[in-house]
Amino acid sequence: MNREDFPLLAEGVYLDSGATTQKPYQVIERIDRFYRNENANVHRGVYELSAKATAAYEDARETVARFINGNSDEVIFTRGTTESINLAAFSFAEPLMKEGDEILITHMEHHANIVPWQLLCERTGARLKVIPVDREGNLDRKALRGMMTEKTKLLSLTHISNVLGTVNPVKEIIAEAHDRGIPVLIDGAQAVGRTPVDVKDLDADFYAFSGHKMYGPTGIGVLYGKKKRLERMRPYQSGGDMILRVTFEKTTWNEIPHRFEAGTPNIAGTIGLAEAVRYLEGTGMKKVEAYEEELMDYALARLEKIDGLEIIGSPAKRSGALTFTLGDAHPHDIAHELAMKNIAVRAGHHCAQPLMNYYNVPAATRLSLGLYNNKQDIDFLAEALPEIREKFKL
Ligand code: C6P
Repeated sequence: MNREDFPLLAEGVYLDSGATTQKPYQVIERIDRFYRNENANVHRGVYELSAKATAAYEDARETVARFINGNSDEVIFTRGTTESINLAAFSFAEPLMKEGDEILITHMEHHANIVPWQLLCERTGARLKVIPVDREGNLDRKALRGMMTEKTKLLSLTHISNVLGTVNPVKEIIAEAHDRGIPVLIDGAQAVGRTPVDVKDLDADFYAFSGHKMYGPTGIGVLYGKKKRLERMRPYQSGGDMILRVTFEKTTWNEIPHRFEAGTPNIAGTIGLAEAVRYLEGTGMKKVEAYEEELMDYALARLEKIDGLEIIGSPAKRSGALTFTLGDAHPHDIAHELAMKNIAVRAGHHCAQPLMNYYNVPAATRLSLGLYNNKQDIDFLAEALPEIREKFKL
């Protein structure tokens, strides 16, 4: 699908889109055009260039908002999912927390959705509770229901696991949490760009994602937050652009979402992200989802047949990622051998150490898909793996 739009794919087989996706030339050229023709700071100058840059920046917000079906004043630009979750932890969650309160996360979270909450617990005396995952890699929904109590102040969970590929039924889970008055943050790093995301339909209070995992540039991401939540939140960082008026005695804050965007933003990144959104809209998210689903089924069927290969988890619904071990071969050796054959995969703990510990594997190899992959990419991988297994047989 649209493979020729991605210049770097000519270099080899790229199966590491869970880490970051390759960029289509439309995004690359849009960023180039911004620096050639529109570059100026935003929200500051009255001259034409600045007006152009400001219009492009704010248009990007509307484009992103439309893509996830949010309102533009509910879209905060950040550096990525990690910063989005930190913003929510400091500005939304911290003022709510008191000693003994609880934050729920799951056993399949990326470190970005663990550590900010741990630090928040240290600062406030709140406690982090972890919803178990079964061996297949599905969330234990019954345990989750039992763990949501009057002490729970927030539930934060991933939409799609970057290791297991588990697609969590987040809409149902959000509804259950809301029935108990618990707000929910969704880590959508692996979901946006892979599956259609409608924040209104999900009824998510917060939804965090990264531009670079959805064919946009690095260094730009989004925290979507419901207006009623954002309006009550204090700023995250402070400085220029997030203020209305500053005196040495007192500062008043800007409107949402600008209140949460201190300093000169990543203007080119934002504009590049909007171009990535247009690219995805042009292709159609339903089509992307169906295509990747078919490819994942193919990858599963091919890899399952390889002797000595063990796939971690078999979730009810899987998308994007497939992580495995292969006999006695060390995952870094596997990734290195594959790299020698021009096949890019990720090896290691995938920034999800608690999950890896649960499966008793300190490291594993992961293939992750993008819309540009095809069956031939999977074939190359599937043909290389038995050779590697033989080479590293102990
Ligand atoms: N996962 C991976 O190879 P940032 O780095 O802020 O753009 O995204 C962090 C993040 C948060 N949640 C999930 C579920 C993620 O997968 C990631 C990033 C990459 O799996 C890099 S560690």
